This record gives sequence, C-alpha cells and structure tokens, in this order.
Amino acid sequence: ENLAALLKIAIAQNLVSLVYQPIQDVASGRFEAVEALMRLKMLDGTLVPPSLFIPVAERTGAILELGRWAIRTVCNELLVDDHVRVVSVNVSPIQLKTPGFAASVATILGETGVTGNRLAFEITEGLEMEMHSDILRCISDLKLLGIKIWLDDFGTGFAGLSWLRLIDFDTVKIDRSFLHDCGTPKGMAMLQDIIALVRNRGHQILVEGVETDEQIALMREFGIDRIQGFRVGRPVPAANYQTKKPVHK
Ligand code: G
Ligand code: G
Ligand code: MN
Ligand code: NA
Repeated sequence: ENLAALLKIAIAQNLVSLVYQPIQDVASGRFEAVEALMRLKMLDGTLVPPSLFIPVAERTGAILELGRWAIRTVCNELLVDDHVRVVSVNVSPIQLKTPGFAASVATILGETGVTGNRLAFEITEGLEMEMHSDILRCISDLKLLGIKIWLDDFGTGFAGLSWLRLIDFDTVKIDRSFLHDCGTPKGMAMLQDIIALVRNRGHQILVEGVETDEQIALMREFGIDRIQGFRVGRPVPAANYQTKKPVHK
C-alpha cells in the first residue's frame, strides 16, 4: 500500500508536521491550551488528511513511532520554551494498548525536561474499541506522570458512555456536531442534555466547532468551561506561537 510505505519514511523525510489549534477559557478569555494536529505531506506536496492516514498508521503500527515523534515535537516546539501552558495530543487506543507506551512518554518528558502536567492526551471513543484492562492501566500510569486525559469527540461513538463510567476524564470534548445541530428545538435539547450529562459527572466541558459570535455567547450562557473552533482560531504551525510572548504559567 502506497500510504503505508510513505508513513514508514515520513518522519525521516520531514513529511509530517504538527499544527496547533487554540483552546480558549470562556470565563477569562485566555488561551489556556492548544491541540496538536498531525499533517502529512505526500512526496509531490499534496496534503493527506488524518482521516485517511491515521487509520492506515494504526493498522501498520506506524502510529507508535508517529505518536512518539508527535509528543517529542510538542515538547520541543512549544513546551520547553513556555510558549503555551498546555498542549493536548491525540492518542490512539493502539498506543495505549502497547506495553511500554507510558514508559516511552516518561522518557520523552525526562529528555526534554518538560513536566507531565503540561500535556493532555485526547482519546476518541472508537467505533468498536473495548476498554481493555491494559488501556486502563496505561491511563493510570500516564496520570501518575501528571498528564491529563481528555475524552475527544464525545457523543459520536458507541463506547462513550461506558468509557465515562470507567475513566475519570479531566475534560470531555463535546463533538462539534452537537453545536452545529442546535438550530432546531430537538438539537438544542440534545446539546443541553449532553452538557448536563457531562457536567453532572464532574468533568470539565469543552465544546468544539465554535464558528460564530452567537455560538460563543451561547457557550458563555451555558457556563461551558472551554471552547475551540474556527472562531477561536484555526490550526497553525508552531512558529505562530513562538513569535508571541510566552504564556506565563
Ligand atoms: O486536523 P483534522 O480535523 O484533519 O484531524 C482530524 C482528526 O484526526 C482529529 O480529530 C484526530 O482525531 C485525528 N488526529 C489528528 N492528529 C492526530 C495525531 O497526532 N494522532 C492521532 N492518533 N490522531 C490524530
Ligand atoms: O477530532 P478532533 O476534534 O481532534 O478534530 C479536530 C479537527 O476539527 C481539525 O482537523 C479541525 O480542522 C477541525 N475543526 C476545528 N475547529 C473546527 C470548526 O470550528 N469547524 C469545523 N467544521 N471543523 C473544525
Ligand atoms: Mn482531538
Ligand atoms: Na474532536
């Protein structure tokens, strides 16, 4: 497979990079964190979306090396010099299931001198992914390093509710489809119900896909903790943050 072969050489050939999308605290207006998103460039320069290459990387195992590369790059690009306070990194269940993953993260933290409380790992409720006991053990090892665990795209998969019962997520990211559907009474009721569900369990709430000022006002009215979306900021390369004054801790 073409893409599988490309993923093997992607790191060495500088074909992968990270862009960072800001996350804003609603009450203070401060940019509290950024999410790292992987980008893959083909040899001819065309971009391949993560929805295409992440599943291939998961199937071939390339996700393990790409994942370690992403965490190391986040530490070096943004955390070592205090450009942002917290970076969230998407992590595949394949990584969490792999023995030694938490140890490899600890090694990266040690080598870069970054403390774990500067990182959050975003886990997406997979389509048919069961919560294996080795994943739970890995998550508790990561928490011991100070790394926050967030649930990504909440409401889109089949496993979300059972994961909420098993894992004490610091933050739950409500999938952008719920905000985008709130123009109808049914959609609005669904959004409010899902917010209440997450809040009543004591998690911080982040709503994704905020694209308008009206949506920001609604999120303030609903008491949402943090927001993310094109109205807050698009994903941009690390250089866009490095030129700014470092955020104080
Ligand atoms: O940036 P974009 O909307 O194309 O990203 C789509 C999805 O791809 C993200 O929501 C995330 O689930 C996944 N993704 C992006 N970067 C990474 C990464 O570094 N690792 C993993 N496992 N998934 C990623
Ligand atoms: O699954 P995850 O939430 O990690 O995916 C992030 C992706 O969502 C990014 O690739 C980004 O391009 C996309 N995204 C971020 N903000 C918005 C938004 O406000 N609207 C839409 N439609 N997509 C967004
Ligand atoms: Mn995410
Ligand atoms: Na998401």
